[in-house]
Amino acid sequence: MEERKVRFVLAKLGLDDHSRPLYVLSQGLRDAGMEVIYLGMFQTPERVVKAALAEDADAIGLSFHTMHYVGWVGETINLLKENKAEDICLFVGGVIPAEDKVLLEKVGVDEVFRPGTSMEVITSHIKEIVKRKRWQVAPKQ
Ligand code: B12
Repeated sequence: MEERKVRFVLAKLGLDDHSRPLYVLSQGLRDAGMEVIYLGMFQTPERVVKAALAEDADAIGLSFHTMHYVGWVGETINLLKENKAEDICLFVGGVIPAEDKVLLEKVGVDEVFRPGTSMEVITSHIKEIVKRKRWQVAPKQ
């Protein structure tokens, strides 16, 4: 049977102009069999959450290479809660210090991927978390 595809909304918020990581990720996620709904740069939390709901996405991925991620991620989490869409997984990556990875994962981000993480680790963790949290598939023993 063909494996169900993860539907993944990918975006950057605010004025962060680092487009290259988005291109690399978009290709890597597609190569791993996911459907990428590519919103690109200069997005807002409202637009991202609206797109995820409209597209019945399994996950949102936000990439940050500027300093303002804590507020942006907080707003995104609040909007997911307001829309009763907390089962949509939320992933964050980019230039995030180790202590903020811990903080963001504490407030509701499913996983933060820092520079140097291989695409294999990123895609396998995303698939595992989506299966468990969104599709509620129990892990194989
Ligand atoms: C290339 C680059 C640029 C290019 C961007 C070209 C482009 N079109 O993208 C240019 C020259 C334009 C640029 C500009 C600037 N840059 Co710059 N740039 C970089 C650089 C060297 C590489 C970034 C990159 O492409 N990495 C390749 C990608 C594939 O790797 P990655 O980002 O590490 O992502 C990995 C993981 O984090 C993860 N990941 C990332 N995002 C996501 C998202 C999800 C959902 C998931 C699952 C995973 C994930 O996956 C990747 C694979 O492991 C970094 C330094 C560095 N070595 O990281 C600085 C850096 C990001 N830039 C920096 C800065 C300060 C700037 C400028 C402000 C400089 C200036 N004063 O003008 C401007 C910003 C302009 C703006 N408005 O945004 C700082 C940011 C510091 C910070 N966070 O506070 C860095 C860290 C350099 C530094 N050491 O100071 N930059």
